[in-house]
Amino acid sequence: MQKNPTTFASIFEQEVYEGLMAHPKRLSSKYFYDEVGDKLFQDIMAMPEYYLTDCEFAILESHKDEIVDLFKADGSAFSLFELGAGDGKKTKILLRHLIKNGVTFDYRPIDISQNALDQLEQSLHEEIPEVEINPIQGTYFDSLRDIGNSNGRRKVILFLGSNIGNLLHPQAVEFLGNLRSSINHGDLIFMGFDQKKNPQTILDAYNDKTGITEAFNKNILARINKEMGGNFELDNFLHWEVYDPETGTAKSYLVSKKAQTVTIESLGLEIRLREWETIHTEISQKYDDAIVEWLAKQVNLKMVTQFSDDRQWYKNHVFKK
Ligand code: AVI
Repeated sequence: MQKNPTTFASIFEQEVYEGLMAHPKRLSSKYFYDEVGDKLFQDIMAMPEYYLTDCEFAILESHKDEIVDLFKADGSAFSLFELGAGDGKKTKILLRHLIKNGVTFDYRPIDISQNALDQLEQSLHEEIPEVEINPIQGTYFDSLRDIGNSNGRRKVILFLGSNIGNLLHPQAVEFLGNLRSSINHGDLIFMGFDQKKNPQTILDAYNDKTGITEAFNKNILARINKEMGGNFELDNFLHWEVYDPETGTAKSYLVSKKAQTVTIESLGLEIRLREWETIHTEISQKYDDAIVEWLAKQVNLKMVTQFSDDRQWYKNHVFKK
């Protein structure tokens, strides 16, 4: 029997239902992240193939003086929001440097995962106790409301890790447009963009031989099993990555190795998958200056400056209203 769509217990349930009923099938990568997924993503960031983290780390480390000067602006107190803060490892470079320079700010990390926020709060208390932290649990979209409704302080918004790349261009434009509406003149947006590069380097980053990315991709099936009474056999799916060097879009799939039927109890759903049928799970967009300029123009954001690593594999752009 099929589910009455008005009775979903959560947006997660609704999106799983809609995605698995669609042709072709899809599931959203925002649901990779639970306690297991957070840990897997931390393992990904530590992999030698996943160059993004090291590049951004190097940018923040080598340009921290200029970045802190930018954030400090006229010296007035500000709130430092971070969308999708995760473990905050890279952000701690900036937090330490802000504290060292006597800058007045509070840190407002936003993450979908309460577990990630709890760990971040604890590690900050231990490592940089001077930082005033006000965590906010929610999606990027919820967070815009929090940013818009915040006190009268100046705002600096961090969106690191090329997290914007997990949105398709139309979604990214919508998101950036909303982000623009939730800030004031004088506020800054500091955003990471992974760059187009040798396609093999990109494929390797999303298809490590140790299988960490595979486990990360499959964690969405594991979550459906755990949280919705699903019976996906994870070994019956192949992790598959493709990269289009023309558009700069990397896409992740789960490919059904055989014809199979899966049931998801709490959705009252029985899904048939054909042999080699795909479930699209994630996009990781890669950028060049032209794409970033196009995005900024679409939403009328002004480009302030940019920072890059030695190989130009990754860039942090700064925008203002
Ligand atoms: C969080 N996000 C920017 C990562 C990315 O690169 O798209 C997630 C990820 N997926 C596979 N590896 C890492």
